[in-house]
Amino acid sequence: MQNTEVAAVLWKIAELLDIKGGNVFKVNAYRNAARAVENISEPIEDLWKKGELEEIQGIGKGIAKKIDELLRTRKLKYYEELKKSMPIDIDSLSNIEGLGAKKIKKLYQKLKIKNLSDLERAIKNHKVSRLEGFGEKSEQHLSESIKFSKARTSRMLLSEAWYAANEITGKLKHVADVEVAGSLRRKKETIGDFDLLACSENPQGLMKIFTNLDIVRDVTAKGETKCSVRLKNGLGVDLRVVKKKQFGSALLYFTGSKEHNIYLRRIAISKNYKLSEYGLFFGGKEIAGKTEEEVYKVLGMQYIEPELRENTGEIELAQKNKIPKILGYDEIQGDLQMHTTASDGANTIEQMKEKCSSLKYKYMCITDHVGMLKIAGSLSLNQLKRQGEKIDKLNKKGGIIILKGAEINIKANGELDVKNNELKKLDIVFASIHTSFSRNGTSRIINSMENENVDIIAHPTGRLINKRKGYDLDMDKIFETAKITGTVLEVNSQPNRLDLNDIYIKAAVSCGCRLSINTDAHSAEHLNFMEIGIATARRGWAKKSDIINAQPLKKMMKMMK
Ligand code: DGT
Ligand code: CA
Ligand code: CA
Ligand code: ZN
Repeated sequence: MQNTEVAAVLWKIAELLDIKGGNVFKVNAYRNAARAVENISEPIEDLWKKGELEEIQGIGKGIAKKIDELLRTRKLKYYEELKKSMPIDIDSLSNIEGLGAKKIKKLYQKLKIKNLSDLERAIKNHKVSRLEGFGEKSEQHLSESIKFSKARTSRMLLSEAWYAANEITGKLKHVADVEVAGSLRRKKETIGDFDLLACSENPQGLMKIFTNLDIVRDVTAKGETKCSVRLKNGLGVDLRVVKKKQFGSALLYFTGSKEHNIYLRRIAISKNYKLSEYGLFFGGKEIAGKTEEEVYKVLGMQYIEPELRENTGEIELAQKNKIPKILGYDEIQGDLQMHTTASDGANTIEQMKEKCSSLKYKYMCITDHVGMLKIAGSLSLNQLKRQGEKIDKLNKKGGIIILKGAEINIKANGELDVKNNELKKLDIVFASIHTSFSRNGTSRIINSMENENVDIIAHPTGRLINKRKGYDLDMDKIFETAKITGTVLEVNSQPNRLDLNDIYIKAAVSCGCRLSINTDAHSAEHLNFMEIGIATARRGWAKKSDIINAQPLKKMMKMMK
């Protein structure tokens, strides 16, 4: 265990004792011990192995014994029992900046706040600001701290980082050439921090504008040509300013991935070149660097799209000029999964149609939940019929073609929640698991794929990024059955789903499976998530020919069962 981990346990014991109204000396003894552990420069494990715990100033015999137990068993009975004796979730509450024992105690005694969601609710209802010793300002500060701590504990979703980045680049574009780099340019599903590259003759001026942007929370580092800030949403941003003639090599370097860079550098060395963020050199002379294309070319390979730069074989293929053309951002012709007010969506069919038209789609498919099980406001068969009539009417009016679909729940026993003779009437049937997640996922999905009425499996693995691992599935078997039965697998573009993910997309494509990228929109606004799904498909090496809804309507329908 790290010193900081041990110290954290001692801190929390002190807090808990304090909240409980324990003996002041004891509380202070734990606080002092925590501070002492934080401050020693040697690893506490080493001191413990030498039997020197008690020699640390501030640690007495009693606490030394507790630390010994903690390091030996990775657990501390006393701490566990103390936690059990209190209904307060000290682990998450004490993570919030600005919340010490005193305040946690008051929140618990006056408002019965036991955990983060209690606290969030109370803040929303402005109950905290009315407490003595809190006030409006500290309520707002707590609200920000909560958001911040959430962002810190998990990598940010691609969508959230992407939108924040757009806001920043939008505001800097007219003062300098700016380009997104790092994992955000590679469109990874989660983003650690956002790397931004700019080209300017006046780095200081540009950095001043950047650090003064509205969405910046604070500046964490500042130098001659680079600086780092933290945004109000918790995302860290590194800005680097470079010269025009180095822009390509700098962009290449800061886009990564690190593994991709390392391999490129090895290739450069094998040709007696030197590659860095400052350029590609031969005998001290610059031979490329202004653009990425130029650097790849001089290194003797095809240009590699950022989404592919993960060192998973792309460099070898590029050297042979064999990287396939991956799906473009403007090649999707329709969105096949969306919900309306009829089930759990926020907008009507008309509103969805309007938005799809503005996205220049040729077709779209309405897929409200249908079935007995009342998940997410499912439609009855009667309601589905009436929806069909409404779609017919809208289609007569012209414009983009609306297909009739439905999302059907796969029950725990593997059966579908709607009878086959009803499914037959629909243009596209999606099947997906929404209940009994842990039960026989593979056989339930395979069962559905073997049904000739099921066209697409929606969000096949059921994972939620940073939240839920997904069903326990035999993916090889699923890809194989998808291929044999001609069932299409979805790339669900909801930002917290991205399901299939990039790795599974790559596997599915190489198995010869067909895919469909859909937003699963629950509002017209959600239809914009398509680009996140496309990005993920590109990371999975998907080509236009792999994606059914990148085809014209007739061809698309033929690609399904
Ligand atoms: P992230 O932020 O964790 O989502 O992932 P990245 O890929 O954005 O990583 P980051 O922000 O640490 O660095 C940005 C890029 O800078 C990275 O993709 C490649 C480059 N880079 C960073 N450190 C190194 C390094 O030690 N060696 C090499 N060759 N490149 C590096
Ligand atoms: Ca980064
Ligand atoms: Ca970075
Ligand atoms: Zn669903």
